[in-house]
Amino acid sequence: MSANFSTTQSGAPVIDDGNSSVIGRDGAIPLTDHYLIEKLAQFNRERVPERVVHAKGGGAFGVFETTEDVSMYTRAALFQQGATTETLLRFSTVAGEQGSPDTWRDPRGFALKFYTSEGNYDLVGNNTPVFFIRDGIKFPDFIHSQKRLPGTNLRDADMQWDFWTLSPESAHQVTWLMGDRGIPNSWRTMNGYGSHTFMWINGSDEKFWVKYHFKTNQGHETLTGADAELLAGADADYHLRDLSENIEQGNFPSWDLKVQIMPYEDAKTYRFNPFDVTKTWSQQDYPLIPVGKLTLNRNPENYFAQIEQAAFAPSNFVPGIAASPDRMLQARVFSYADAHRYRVGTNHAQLPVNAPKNEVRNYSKDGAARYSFNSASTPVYAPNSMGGPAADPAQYGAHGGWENDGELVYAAHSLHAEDDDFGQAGTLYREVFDDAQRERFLETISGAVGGVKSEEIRARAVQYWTNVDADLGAKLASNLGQGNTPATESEAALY
Ligand code: HDE
Repeated sequence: MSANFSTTQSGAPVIDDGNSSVIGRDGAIPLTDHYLIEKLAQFNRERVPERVVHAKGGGAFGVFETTEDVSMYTRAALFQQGATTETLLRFSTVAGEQGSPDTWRDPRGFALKFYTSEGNYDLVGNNTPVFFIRDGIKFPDFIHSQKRLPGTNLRDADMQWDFWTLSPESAHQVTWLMGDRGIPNSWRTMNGYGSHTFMWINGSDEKFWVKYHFKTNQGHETLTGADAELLAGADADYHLRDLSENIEQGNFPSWDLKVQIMPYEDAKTYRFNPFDVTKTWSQQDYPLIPVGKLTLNRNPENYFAQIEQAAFAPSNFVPGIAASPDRMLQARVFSYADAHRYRVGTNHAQLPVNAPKNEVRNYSKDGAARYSFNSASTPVYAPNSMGGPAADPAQYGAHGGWENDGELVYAAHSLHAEDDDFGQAGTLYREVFDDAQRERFLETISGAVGGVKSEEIRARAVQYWTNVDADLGAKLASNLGQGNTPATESEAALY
């Protein structure tokens, strides 16, 4: 008698794992063969909808240690000196479906869940400090243009470049994407960023604006387009395998968290709109301040349960941390929990990987796959005179917030003194890239734009890169075998 005998989902011993029950060896299968039915029905329901973006990824658990004193900026318990907080970090590509190659040129997701003593804090960033657009209303369109044509279901350079060249705010991120950092050698050898501007609030209710930078301690390593293409064929899971094997071997990757802090009042007059996620803050203006260290030291035991079902939400704030006027961040505050309710379920936050370490106390009840629940003596409504939980504003302290004034309008973020769509992209190309990187960059965009069939979109793409840097645009034009044909009048009006 083996103690390790198989059972049905309801725990009853299974009679036979390898044969259906039949009436006579060649007879019919009776409906009573419920284990056959259970196995096939369970198999049909193994998939949950993949993430509509960032579908391909991997992650690991770890710990964050706050090594510095930043209490003058935030009261958040996890960022008090000496605090250690369990974390989960998921990396991902953006446009590729599950099963797509890890080494495609793409930003990488850097989604971090801190299981803090005050509830979970999710910082759902990327490996890039900026983004393609600055208003969430364009996000579905942007993603549609980067994925697949409705007819053939093929990816399409014309679609990509049509969107990008008609959305000049994308230039900074596209410059970043087409450069070396568009293809990291591994998830361990790239930085992570919160990208948005957030708010920190200290124990005296003073407010600051903050940007997060996770600097890799493994050194920055990237792949050339050629190497990445080879790897895409040889091993679609190249980054996933690298992370898992390194942690397995005890080679724990780590990142140093540093932040840029902007005094609350500075935001009004800073030379760039500090809430525009297509822009960075100069580190001369706001230097990096060390906070602590993030280390990944434990692989998931079950990929589906702990990574596929992991639910990261920018709406998961904790005391001392809040949103900002960045409207992309505000749109994300709605979208992620909505995505989780759809993709994982109403009670996704009760799954062990998503559940907070501290006690949940509220009046939420029922809903599919309800797992934890209040005691029968806890009322199901508030206010109540039965001693049920009640909000205590003192627990949270100052909740953030900023002056909102003016009539309701449909308009872009306000433009500050040096705000334009191409300036920071040009600075990245001219001052951050070295000669070799500029050379590879020109080769990459020549190949990418060279794949565009439409002459009109190609011309707009030459104008787009000319707006980033005139010399770059001229080189691109000659590489595309064109003269320096300036955009036609109607197109020029687009910039
Ligand atoms: Fe996302 N994004 N996003 N995104 N995003 C999702 O959430 C969305 C944006 C990012 O490993 C989705 O669970 C909107 C910026 C990461 O599970 C979805 C907008 C940044 C991940 C969603 C943005 C990100 C996602 C897809 C424009 C970097 C993977 C399924 C306002 C700062 C997280 C899901 C993980 C995933 C919405 C733009 C990063 C659809 C509406 C900017 C790392 O909810």
